[in-house]
Amino acid sequence: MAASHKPATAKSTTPMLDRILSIEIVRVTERAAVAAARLRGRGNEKDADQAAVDGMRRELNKLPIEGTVVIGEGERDEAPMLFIGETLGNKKGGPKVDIAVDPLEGTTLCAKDMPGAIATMAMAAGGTLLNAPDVYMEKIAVGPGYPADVVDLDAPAEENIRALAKAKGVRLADITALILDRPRHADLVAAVRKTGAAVRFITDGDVAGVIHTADPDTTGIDIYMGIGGAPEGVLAAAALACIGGQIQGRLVLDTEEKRERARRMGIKDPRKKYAMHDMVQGDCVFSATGVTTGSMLQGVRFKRGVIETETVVMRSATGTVRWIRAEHRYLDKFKVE
Ligand code: VTB
Repeated sequence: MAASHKPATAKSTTPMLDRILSIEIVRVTERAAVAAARLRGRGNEKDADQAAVDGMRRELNKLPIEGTVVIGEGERDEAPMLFIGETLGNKKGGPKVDIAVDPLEGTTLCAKDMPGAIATMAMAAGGTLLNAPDVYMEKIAVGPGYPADVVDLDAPAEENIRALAKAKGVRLADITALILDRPRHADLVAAVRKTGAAVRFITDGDVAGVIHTADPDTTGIDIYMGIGGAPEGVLAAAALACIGGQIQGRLVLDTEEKRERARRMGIKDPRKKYAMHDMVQGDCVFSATGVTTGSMLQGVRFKRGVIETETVVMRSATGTVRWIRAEHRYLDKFKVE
């Protein structure tokens, strides 16, 4: 798997902090996942999300950092917790860390107890993660092993599929694109199918969707295309920065109100095409814990006296990917309050 192996720069956390955070981050997503999983299948997206937010925030506040949420639950006026700009961690004057969270990615999947809900987040040195409003993002992503810019967000879908098939050395019919099942993607889906390639739909969960492109031999997914959430785009970029691959994104700022929100976050060019390293400018750590069982992660299992979780945690400095199956026995910590 590709890794950047870059030395620490002014914009890096120290290598030791980075190593510590790459384990601590697991506790954060585990805690959020267990809290949300207690509300699986209850038909209540809001409560499940709130539980994940509370759990994530509590664990984040134990970390020896001065963290700032750059991708969060929303902007300050609409999200009481984990809002963009909220500071977290227990060390004032400690290392400055950017935090991107999606405490419950796939709230509907969780509320309906359907496959693929995860708790996910990324951390990086302060000022290195894209600070984006909660709007849509056009995205395109492929896994590692292709020439740079093999696909391009601005090229027609047909061209991208052809370029990818050629680079992979397979027939067009052997390519599968993953796309969110939304009416807005009707033209995109038709264009992909016209080439002879296949489309696999997901109802939600495009962070995991993008990650699927990194291992096409297992997932069967070669490319992710379409419009999803911008926060999910930045989180997916963090994951690909660790495991290799390419992603491009552009914020959908189609109203003056959205452009103004973006401006307030420092976005000068509303049409900017972001490459992976524009969204994640240095080293990062990424973690995701399964809430409901999906094709990437096992969901939380509540057993007698034990709660089991499965987490994937990645670190871009080394490209290490760890799969952590945990058995939690100190159940008081996870009790419902
Ligand atoms: C995606 C997906 C999320 O939102 O980003 C999607 O990854 C985009 O928004 O899990 P729409 O649902 O409005 O199309 C989610 O489905 C969840 O909010």
